[in-house]
Amino acid sequence: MNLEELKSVVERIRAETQTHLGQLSSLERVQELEARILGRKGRLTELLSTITTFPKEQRGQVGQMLNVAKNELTEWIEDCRQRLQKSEAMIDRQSAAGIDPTFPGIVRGFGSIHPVTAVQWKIEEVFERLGFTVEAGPEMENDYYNFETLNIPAWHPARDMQDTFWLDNGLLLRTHTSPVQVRAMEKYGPPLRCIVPGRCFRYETIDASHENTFFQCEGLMIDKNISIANLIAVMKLLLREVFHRDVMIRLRPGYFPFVEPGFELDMRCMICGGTGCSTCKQSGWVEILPCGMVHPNVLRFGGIDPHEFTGFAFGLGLTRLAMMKYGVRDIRLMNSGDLRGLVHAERMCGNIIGKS
Ligand code: FA5
Repeated sequence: MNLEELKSVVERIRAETQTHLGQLSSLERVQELEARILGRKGRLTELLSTITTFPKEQRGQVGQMLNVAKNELTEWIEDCRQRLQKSEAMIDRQSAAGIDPTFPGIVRGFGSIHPVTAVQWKIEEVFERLGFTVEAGPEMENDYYNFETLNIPAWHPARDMQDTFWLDNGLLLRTHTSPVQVRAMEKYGPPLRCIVPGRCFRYETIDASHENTFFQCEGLMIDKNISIANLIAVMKLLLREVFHRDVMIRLRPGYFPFVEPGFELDMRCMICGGTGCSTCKQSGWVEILPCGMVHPNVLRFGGIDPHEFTGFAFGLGLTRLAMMKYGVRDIRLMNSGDLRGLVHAERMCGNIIGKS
């Protein structure tokens, strides 16, 4: 064998040893491998005995190459031995403690999107396509934006329509997302298209369809020549996109000081199909989408000339819409932390939907 051939044999031994070490799973096999390579009759040991067959001037180089390879292989084998010793010791400890490491582990479910968030994202997507921006406003609001600018002065009986959590600092927890109407007018001026999904708070008795903390989504469109026809077209589109089909709705006059005319848009209760249940208070209809044409006084508060611009606004009950979409018959589940209320819609229906 010449020097070049020796080099390639050593290289092959290194590569094979590395591959085998990666596959070994017991100390016994490590022992066997060590004997095959470094033992008395091992492959590398035999190569060492061939040094004297090389010309004198090459022996130093041959010896150095074989020693480097020997040290390296010894180190690899030792590392592998220690790794297996550790894992065997661990298995011994586990079986002494009655643990079976081959037993399948506990499968943890993945978290998923809350139904209200899922509906909110869908609505954002629909409105962004229509050129609306998504705005936010403070949950701790002042009287001015929550009431005054919405044409509800302090003496107005309409203040009683929304029972309010007043705070010690004189502010309040916003009772609806409508305060962002005038905030947006001030920020952008006309023309204006925005939606405002967000949390609202009311000091009221809770039941299957009323929470003290719930979500709404305000919508506002202001431009020249905006009419009720635009309002109804957008409302219909919104519901069709959320439910992927036409849903049965009814429009009736509604009173809100900040719109004129105002409407209540109700949808057929999807929990009972309209026959009556606790969610729809036996009426077959759920109040979901109050709306109307923005009152001239509100436009004025926002610095907009009502002779030049008109607009519509709506205050979608987002939590109720999510209930209808996903068949949740009690609003209290939405904030309860009940895992059935936190899993994603399709899975949720099987557990929560039901006759009441
Ligand atoms: C308002 O809050 C108005 N700001 C809506 C509006 C905006 C009208 C713009 C016109 C123009 P209302 O109090 O009806 O209106 O509430 C709106 C929706 O929020 C209701 O239809 C209902 O779906 C939902 N909602 C109201 N109170 C609660 C509650 N306690 N729990 C759950 N959802 C509620």
